[in-house]
Amino acid sequence: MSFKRLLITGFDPFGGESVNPSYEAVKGLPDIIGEYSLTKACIPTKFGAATEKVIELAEKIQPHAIICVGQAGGRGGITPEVIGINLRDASIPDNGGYMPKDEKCVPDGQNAFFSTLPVKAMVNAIKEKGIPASLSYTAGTFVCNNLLYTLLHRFEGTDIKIGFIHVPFLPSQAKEGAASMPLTDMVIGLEAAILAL
Ligand code: PCA
Repeated sequence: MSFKRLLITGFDPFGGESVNPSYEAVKGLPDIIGEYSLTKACIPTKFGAATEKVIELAEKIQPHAIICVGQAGGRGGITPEVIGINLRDASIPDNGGYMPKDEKCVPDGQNAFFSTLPVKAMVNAIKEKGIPASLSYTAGTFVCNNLLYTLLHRFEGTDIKIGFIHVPFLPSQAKEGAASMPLTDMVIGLEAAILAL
């Protein structure tokens, strides 16, 4: 049986955290999910380098789908992103010390691209597992949105399904009373989302 190829990435820790749940969850996924064989990678929380690394891997692997996963501290559920916008506007420096303000991700690019993942089916599949999930209409204006927009721009017109999923803080990261999600639920949720691809 030949599998389709899925490139799935998580980020390294940023913003003073010592862990990033996105890569922990990606690491915990099985190597085969449904009709997809997974290639997992940890990418740097740096504007330029994150995108370069994913594009380099995609050129090598020739994936049928690319899902990038990132941490969205404060959110309570798993949130597939609907849209990437052509804006970089950071409120903290990335892991390379770069903090762009009011810049475009791609100088002559259009304003926005929609994710080409089946985002609604993914949300439903995650919720069916009893795990909180909802669509998100903003991936922010930091490294995650930049990556989502730039990948959609770079691979526009191809058949590659591309998108981004944010996950909450782990319980160990969340301050008293703040939203978080156990790692096992993130893994089950991402697996359900991939089965909906
Ligand atoms: N989350 C950040 C960048 C890396 C990550 O995991 C973001 O939402 O932009």
